[in-house]
Amino acid sequence: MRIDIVTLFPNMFSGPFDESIVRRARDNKFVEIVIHNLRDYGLGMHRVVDDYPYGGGSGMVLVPEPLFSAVEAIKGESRIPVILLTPQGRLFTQQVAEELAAYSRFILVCGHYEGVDERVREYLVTDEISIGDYVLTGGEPAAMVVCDAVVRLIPGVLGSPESVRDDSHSGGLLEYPQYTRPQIFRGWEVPPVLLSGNHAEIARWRREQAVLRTLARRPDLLEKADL
Ligand code: 6GU
Repeated sequence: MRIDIVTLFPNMFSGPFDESIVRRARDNKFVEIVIHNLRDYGLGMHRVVDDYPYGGGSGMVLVPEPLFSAVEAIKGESRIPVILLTPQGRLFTQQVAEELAAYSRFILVCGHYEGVDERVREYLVTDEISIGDYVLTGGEPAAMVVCDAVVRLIPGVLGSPESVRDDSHSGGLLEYPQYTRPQIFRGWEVPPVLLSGNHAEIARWRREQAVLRTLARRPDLLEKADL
């Protein structure tokens, strides 16, 4: 898989993509993540990327030309998804992550300031994604969230296929409680069923815990879950 990211702040991405599982996925060539500086496509000597909104109002708006130039240079003749990160987009969920994980290539465009010229939405991007109902200063943290959630779904990136299958949200439920050693910590014991060696009983208990936990914390998810 290849993910291209268009941003005004390329340095924000060093760190999150250079550690842990995403790092290993890049090192092992499961994914190539290429960061493009929108400023390189800015207009004129000053590499202008933003301007005042027509009609007045506060803040600046990203002008269309640099965004069109950047995305067109990246995609060439290929027809690949071009996704704008914006609080106005459709909500990012595990299902959307699975959808993106099926593509061999896509482009993430980080929105900024008060927004982007509407013609970018209409004629350049093919999709718009938001990571939640709150406002970030820019699309960069959202792009990192999307990349992380998608990269871990690429077959081979995680140790075992079970770790993806058992994730919170993968079956529409939150994950069951996990325990590891010691068997008794400060007097608090691991549920005996997990030590029983009875795999059918353990599976039943975990399923029940997942349902109870989802009911307590996220009853909205239960309505959509396939039980
Ligand atoms: Cl994708 N961008 C911004 N600026 N704020 C957000 C967001 C994206 N998703 C949630 N809030």
